[in-house]
Amino acid sequence: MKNIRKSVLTLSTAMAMTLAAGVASAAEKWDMALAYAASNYHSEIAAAFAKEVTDNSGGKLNIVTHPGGSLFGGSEIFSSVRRGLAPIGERLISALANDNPIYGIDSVPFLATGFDDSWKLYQASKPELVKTLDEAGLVFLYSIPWPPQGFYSIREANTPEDIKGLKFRAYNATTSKIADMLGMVPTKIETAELSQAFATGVAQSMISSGSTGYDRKLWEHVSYFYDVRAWLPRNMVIVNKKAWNALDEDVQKVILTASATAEKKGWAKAAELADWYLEEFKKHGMKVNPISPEMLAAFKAAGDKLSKEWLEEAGDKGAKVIEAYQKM
Ligand code: PCA
Repeated sequence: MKNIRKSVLTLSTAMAMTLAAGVASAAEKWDMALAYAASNYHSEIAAAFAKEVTDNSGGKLNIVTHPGGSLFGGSEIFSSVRRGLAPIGERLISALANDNPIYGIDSVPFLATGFDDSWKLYQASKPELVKTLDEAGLVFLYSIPWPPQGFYSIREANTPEDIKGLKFRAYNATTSKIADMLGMVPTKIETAELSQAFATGVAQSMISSGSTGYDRKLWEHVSYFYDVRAWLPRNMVIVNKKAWNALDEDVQKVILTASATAEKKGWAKAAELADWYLEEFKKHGMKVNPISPEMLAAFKAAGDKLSKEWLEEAGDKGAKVIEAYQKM
C-alpha cells in the first residue's frame, strides 16, 4: 500500500513537472529570414530586435534571426513570408517594384539623396506602403535605409564612354534600367553572391552603398567608387498576417515597441556609418571620388527618364505621395 501510494505520488509529481515544462516551452519560435551579412547593421539591429521581443514577451515568443540568406535567399524572402514559410523576414523594398510601383519609390533616381529627404519620402509613402503590404497579406513593422548609392567600377570612369560594355550587377529594376541606358550589361545578383561575382568577372560594376561593398570586401576586386548619392533604398521588416493575428495582443505590442526602437537605431546607424565605409575603402586602396560632371549628367539623364516612367506607372497614388513629400 505504501509503495502504491508512493508511486502514485511520483506519477502525479511527474505529470505536474511535465505540464510545467509544457507551459515553459510553449513559447512560439519565429525564424526571421535576413538576406544580408550578420555583421551588417541591418542584421545586427534585427538581432537586437529579436532579442528584445524574446526578452519582453514573457516567454511567449522567441524570434531567431538567420542572416546572410541562410534560411531563404534575398530574392525568396518576400514570397516566403507571404506564404507563411517564414513568419517574419527582411527585404529590400525596391526589389519588389515589379509587383507594385510604390515599392520602388525610394529608388526613383535623385528624388531623395540624403538622410533627411529619405526620411521624409519614407513618411510620405508609408501609408501607401503599409496598405499595399496589408493587401498582400503582410504586416509592416519597420524600415531602415542603406547609405546613399554610389557607382563601383573596375575601370576609371570619367566619361560615359569609359563604362560602355561593363558587366553590371543589378539589385532592382531601376539599377538594371540605368545600366541598360548607359550601355552596360546588367545581371541581377544578390549580395550573398557578390564577392564571387566580382572575383569571377561576372560583375565589373554596380550601383550600391559603401555598406555592401564593405561587407563583401569589394576592394579586392574593384578599384573605383564614385560617390554619386543617387538615392537611398530601404529594407523593411514584414510579418505574415496570419502569424501576426495568432499572437496575443500583449506580444503584438512588444513587437511594435521593439520595431520602433529598431527603426530609430537603424536610421542613426546608417547615417553614422555612411562616410566611415568610404574611409575604409580608401584605407584598402580604393579610389573614392565624386562623380565627374559628364558622368553625373549621364546618370541624371537616365534618372529623368526613369522618374517619368515611375510617375506614369504609379498613377494618381504615386503623384499624391510625391506631392505629400514635396510639402514636407
Ligand atoms: N545594398 C544592397 C541594396 C542597396 C545597398 O546599398 C545591395 O547592394 O544589394
